[in-house]
Amino acid sequence: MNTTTSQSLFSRAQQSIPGGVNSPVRAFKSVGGTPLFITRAKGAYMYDADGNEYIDFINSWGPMILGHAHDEVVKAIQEKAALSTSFGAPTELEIEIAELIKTMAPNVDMIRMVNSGTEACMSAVRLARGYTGKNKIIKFEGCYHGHADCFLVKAGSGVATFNIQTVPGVTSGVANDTLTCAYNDIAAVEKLVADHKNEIAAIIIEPVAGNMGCILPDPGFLEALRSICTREKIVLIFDEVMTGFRLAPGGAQERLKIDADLVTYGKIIGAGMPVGAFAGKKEIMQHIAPVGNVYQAGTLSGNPLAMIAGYTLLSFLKNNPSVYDELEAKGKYLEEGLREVFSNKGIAYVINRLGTMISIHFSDHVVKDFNSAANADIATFNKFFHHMLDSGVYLPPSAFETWFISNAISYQDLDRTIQAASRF
Ligand code: HOZ
Repeated sequence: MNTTTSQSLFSRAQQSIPGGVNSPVRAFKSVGGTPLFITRAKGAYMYDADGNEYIDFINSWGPMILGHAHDEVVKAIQEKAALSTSFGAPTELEIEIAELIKTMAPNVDMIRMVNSGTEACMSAVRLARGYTGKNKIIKFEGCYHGHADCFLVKAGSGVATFNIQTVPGVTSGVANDTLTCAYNDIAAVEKLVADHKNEIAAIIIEPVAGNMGCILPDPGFLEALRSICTREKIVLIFDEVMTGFRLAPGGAQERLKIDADLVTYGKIIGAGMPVGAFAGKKEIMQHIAPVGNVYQAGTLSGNPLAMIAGYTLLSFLKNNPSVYDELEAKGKYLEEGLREVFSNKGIAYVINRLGTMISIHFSDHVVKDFNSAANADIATFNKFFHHMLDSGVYLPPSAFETWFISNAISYQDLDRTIQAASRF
């Protein structure tokens, strides 16, 4: 595959952009090789600067659930852009998308739009602290909630990919207020809660983790977290940046039947435009300014282009619930195909999947937390990544990320993906 244009763009990018990229995982640093520079994408396919075509399993890290450049979304953005790209003043569309989300997501009385998943999680934690009057939070090793200081402790995604133990610039004061324990270890959560009685404002979790590969909650784990939070008056925050509107119209809350107190969303709320949101019960949300004193603001929050893109996508999902059955069937088909391939090869592997979040760890042990993910054979994953890329299949360039399936991916695309894996 000829990637000479991407190679020369990468050399040029490194002169002006740290590492040549605006987000670290994209640099291919852990898998090796040169990141591909993308020019366009449509449906299931992404095209690089050399004109190569790839079946896309990143899908902008989740939001492209219907595939790229969905006709209705593109048209809606084009029409809205002609009316100006930003006002910094309220619009009726912001009410409409808030009302729409309330009909889809459980436990959402009120929602505040922000500009990214990072902002959403950062604001939700501030709100939980303001609401409870407590300072500490619990997060899980390998979970990633964006790059706000308080989350860069034993974080997943790029922090795990590049094996960064301590992030310079995060003060010890901030880091000390973030307590961590292993995903799926409810005894460790009980111990932290007991050791820090009445100090914990919130427990934040990816209800299905996607930043250490895909990791599923053990049966009963989220239920146990829910009851600890209720018992100890701790705010349970579900980070649904990846799972929201993907695992079900109501995200992981609906799919796994667990109620969160606050929930955060990301780019899917803007169909891939720069958006995030935090939401929850009125009792908590009304502590946000200007009703309460927990301050949070942003000129671009509720941006009209992002709102119309998200409104169009979410309306489509709400009006076409069969999409979720189709997505589920495709996820299952891919999983079964890959299982057959790797079982026949005798390569030790673990596939974790829920719906359209799926990943492979090359491992002979169960992968259920960060340690078991990190102990998998990362070198084999890196080789597999390049083998698939050379075969025209674009997987996330890290073993510590989940793959996302879009409904634009056809069974023929899935067969091509499975056949490519069989040649590994
Ligand atoms: N942290 C993102 C994946 N979990 C990667 C974002 C990006 O590079 O676009």
